[in-house]
Amino acid sequence: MILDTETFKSDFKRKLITMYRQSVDTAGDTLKYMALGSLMMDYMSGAWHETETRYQSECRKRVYYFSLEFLIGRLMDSALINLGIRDVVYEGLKELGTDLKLLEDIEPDAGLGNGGLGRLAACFIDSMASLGIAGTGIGIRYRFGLFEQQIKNGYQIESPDNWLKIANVWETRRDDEACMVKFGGTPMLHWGDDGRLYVELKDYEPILAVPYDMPVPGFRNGTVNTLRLWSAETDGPGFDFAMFSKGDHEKAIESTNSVNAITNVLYPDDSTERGKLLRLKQEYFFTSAGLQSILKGLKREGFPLSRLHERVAVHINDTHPALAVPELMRLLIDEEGMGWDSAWNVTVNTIGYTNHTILAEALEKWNVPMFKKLLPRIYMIVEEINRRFTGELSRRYNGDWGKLASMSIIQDGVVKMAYLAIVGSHSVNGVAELHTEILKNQELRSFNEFYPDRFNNKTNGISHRRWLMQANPELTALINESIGCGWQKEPERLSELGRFTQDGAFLEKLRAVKLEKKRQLSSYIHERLGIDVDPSSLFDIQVKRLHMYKRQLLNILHVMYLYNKICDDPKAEIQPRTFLFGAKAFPGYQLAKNTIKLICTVADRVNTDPAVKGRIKVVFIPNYGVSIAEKMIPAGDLSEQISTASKEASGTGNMKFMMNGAVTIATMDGANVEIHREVGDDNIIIFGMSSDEVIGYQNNGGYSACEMLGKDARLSRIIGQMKEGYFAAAPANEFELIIKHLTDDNDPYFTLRDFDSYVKAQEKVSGLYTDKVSWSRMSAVNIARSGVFSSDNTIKRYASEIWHV
Ligand code: 26V
Repeated sequence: MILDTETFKSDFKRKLITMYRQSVDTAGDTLKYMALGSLMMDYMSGAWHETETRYQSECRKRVYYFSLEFLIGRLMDSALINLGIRDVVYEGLKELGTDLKLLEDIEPDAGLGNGGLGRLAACFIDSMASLGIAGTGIGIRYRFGLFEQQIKNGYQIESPDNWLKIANVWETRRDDEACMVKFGGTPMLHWGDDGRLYVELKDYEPILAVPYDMPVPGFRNGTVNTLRLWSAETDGPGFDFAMFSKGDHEKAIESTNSVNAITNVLYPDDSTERGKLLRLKQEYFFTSAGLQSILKGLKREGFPLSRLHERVAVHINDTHPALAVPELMRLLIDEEGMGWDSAWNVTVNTIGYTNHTILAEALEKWNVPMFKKLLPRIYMIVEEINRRFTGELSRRYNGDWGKLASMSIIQDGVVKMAYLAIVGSHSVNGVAELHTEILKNQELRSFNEFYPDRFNNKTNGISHRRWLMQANPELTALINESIGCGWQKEPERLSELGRFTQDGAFLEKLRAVKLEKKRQLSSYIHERLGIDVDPSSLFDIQVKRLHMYKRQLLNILHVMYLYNKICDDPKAEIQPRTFLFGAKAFPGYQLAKNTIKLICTVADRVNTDPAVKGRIKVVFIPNYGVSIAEKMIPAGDLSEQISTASKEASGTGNMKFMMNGAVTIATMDGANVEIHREVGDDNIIIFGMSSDEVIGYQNNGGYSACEMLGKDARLSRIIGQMKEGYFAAAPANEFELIIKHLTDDNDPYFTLRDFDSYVKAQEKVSGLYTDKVSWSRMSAVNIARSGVFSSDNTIKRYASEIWHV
């Protein structure tokens, strides 16, 4: 986009007047932020409209990425960068006496996701727009996103994330595109005069689905795609008017609340029946609304739905939108009059599915009675899909009942959503090579045997625009100065940095950039938490959701070990380190919350003990999310990717750190395996059990955590200290849950088992870090090799191999 400072300034001043009747001198920062956002929307509107018109006139095949989560974070900076007007706007505002950074900080962080899966969806829509692919994101406009986390006395306190407290400048409500989603009711079957069976749902509960569209600008390519988020509303007054008139106001309003509840909050706690029901409602709600609007668009164009798969690819991000399979069947059969076989052909060829985890507790299963009651017609269709599928199995395996029973979509009173997704898609992919192999050879082996061409790998990626250009303008400038700007459009060209890895002057500048990012993070920590950290110490960072398989526990056990070492030998030579953590724990996940408490307890002791003399510091940064990640990741020297091998499907934080020049300490898990292959043995520190060993132990036993404890004095000492309340501030039984997990439960994630190997790997890190030049060389190699992990690369593969666009 072409824009000069003067034009911008006059546009901005006019905007403040038309929106708020204020001048630059009278308006506060919030109004200025809103006006700037609205102006950006004006700037994008032409290209947004033009993009849609162009897709239509070119009859382009469209990709719809269905995801229950889009962790998009703030949008102002990325819109400014993608439109190429960041500098002009910065200068213009400066001349008007306003700091762009201050305005950007007013934008709420849209946290409509839990972690990696949701952030991946956000990086993917960014890449689709930047590659000019006609891709639309379909999701839910949650009234409240992922909870906000505060830490009080070491405990996680959750509060609602009211991200819409100031109006969302980026969205446009599309009342014209609203549609109806039907819950409950009774399916009535009757034969029509044409000899066909018709199904009509009677006495259902109608819920109005209203879409809100947000722009997704591509990187300087004139493309603006759409993220469409659906909101649930009542049709009409939304409450029982008769009841209201009779004076029973509260009861009348209650029904409105239950409708709004559908899109009220991200991932309700699904440990209760009510939570589960709400979750299933959310999943059907947005899947149905999304599919209805796709079909409506095609019908408007007069495109024959029997060829839907030629014009549309529907991608389902995990099983959350897996009801797309029976819902598309329902729409094609019940509403469009198609026969089963052609509807099935269209459905399977339209839908692709990505699996994001092998953890059994995360695989979705719905109780049949609940499913049937909420979605009676959809349940009938799932039964029919299963009847036909098990029929095929029976023919192929000569009536082998064991096979049938183990692969059936409906099993032991539950509907297995992963199986439904596999049967109803033409492509099933894992998110890293190792993960895909485990799916094919272990978890989903029989499905891979039955559908050998269906399974494939698509290693995850990250948007280098957000995670490098936006989060780290200092490093971006250094890269531009060294190899030019070509890498911005072709991230693989970061490899051109390879020729600087022996260049002393370049490495020195790289160290200066890292130090600057560490200083910036240190001031943030000082301002927010009142803790002083030393930017020249090694910044060792682990940021991700808190889960036992991710093993934040292993990290903090290592810190406790170092602390003991210092206490035993106050003069011990220890490479100064700052251990930084950021993690939210699922509100009902006590063991994870207990781990946060342990980290904070150790932090208190270590940070206040004068004997430590500042050699080690531990900081838990609260409320980790996209915006805080943008501050922390560029400051990392060491990236902690230490999950139990086989458990982390891919990881994407690993790629973000690598791209910002951190060196990784890792197990051979998820995409770490591919990072290792890219950078080679000398530029990553690998430790711990392999996934084969882990799986072997899981299948055949043979591991005894207590034996391990008995053998390792360092560990038994630490466990003893935890028991006796040594780390102060906490009562003696505070860490009971963790101790039980490690001993009575036999350390299911092999934390104790990998401890020794981890300590040795950390000693290697400390040794390497003392040589600043060779460390920065490793850092440079990591940046240079990170281009393959751009989500542009990933999306190109989805486009050619799955979506055929
Ligand atoms: C969800 C839950 C929810 C209930 C408690 C246990 C539990 C455990 C794991 C999960 C993860 C669900 C799927 C998911 O978010 N997977 C993540 O997807 C990322 C993007 O592909 C990937 O990088 C991460 O490795 C993977 O964990």
